[in-house]
Amino acid sequence: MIELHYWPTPNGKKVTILLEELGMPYKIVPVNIQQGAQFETPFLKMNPNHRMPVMVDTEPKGGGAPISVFESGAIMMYLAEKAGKFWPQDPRGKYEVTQWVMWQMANQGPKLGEVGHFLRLGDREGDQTYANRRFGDEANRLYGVLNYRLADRRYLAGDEYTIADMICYPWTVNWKFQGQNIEEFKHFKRWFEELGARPAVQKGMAVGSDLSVDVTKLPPEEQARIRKRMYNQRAIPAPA
Ligand SMILES: N[C@@H](CCC(=O)N[C@@H](CS)C(=O)NCC(=O)O)C(=O)O
Repeated sequence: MIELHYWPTPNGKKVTILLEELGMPYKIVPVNIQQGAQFETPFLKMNPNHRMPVMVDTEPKGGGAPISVFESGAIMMYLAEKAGKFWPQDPRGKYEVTQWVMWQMANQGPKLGEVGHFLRLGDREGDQTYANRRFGDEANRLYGVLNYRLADRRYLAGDEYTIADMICYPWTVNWKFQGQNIEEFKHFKRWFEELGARPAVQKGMAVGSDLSVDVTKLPPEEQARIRKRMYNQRAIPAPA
């Protein structure tokens, strides 16, 4: 069985999309990141980077002890490899996909994460005009990268739908909030609409929607507590 330590955010939903596409049975273990579950010792043992998602495969190929993997890109590679789907293994096909998985993890996810951070922050920490312009431009550049790539192929890695597409999609559903105009990116828009119409993508995106809380509806003191937990993180002391 696949156990997915999860909270309904774009990095979690990449994995639920893949699991739904594969039809692979899985169990969700909620990690309430707003309440600090990512800092609890059992979770840190799986991921010292205190971020979800984490996947545990209790029945790995070849048997033996469960395998635990953190970082959504690594999780997707693990699952696709296990199922033998959505990640071709010939060198050409494999690296067409792998480079986009790496691109997502190193560029699209972190930069769009910062876009959301500064937009949600507002002016609570002073004027953020420069940060908003810097990350807004980066977001625009990254949508441009997807658009350029998709100008002459159906999917990011070519003719085949792969984990490269699944890993990029959840970060794009908030293009409007991220200050982008989808009409500027017609090839991206075609891909975005095609993926959004896939039943497995819709199911994966909806996983855990009953778990999430609209922070802006909480009392101000609770909002401030959550912000402190999420925004002011420093090194965690290592065990002696
Ligand atoms: N590169 C990591 C990023 C994971 C990540 O940033 N997860 C966020 C939610 S989207 C999280 O767990 N945040 C908890 C926190 O900020 O304390 C991955 O792709 O798995």
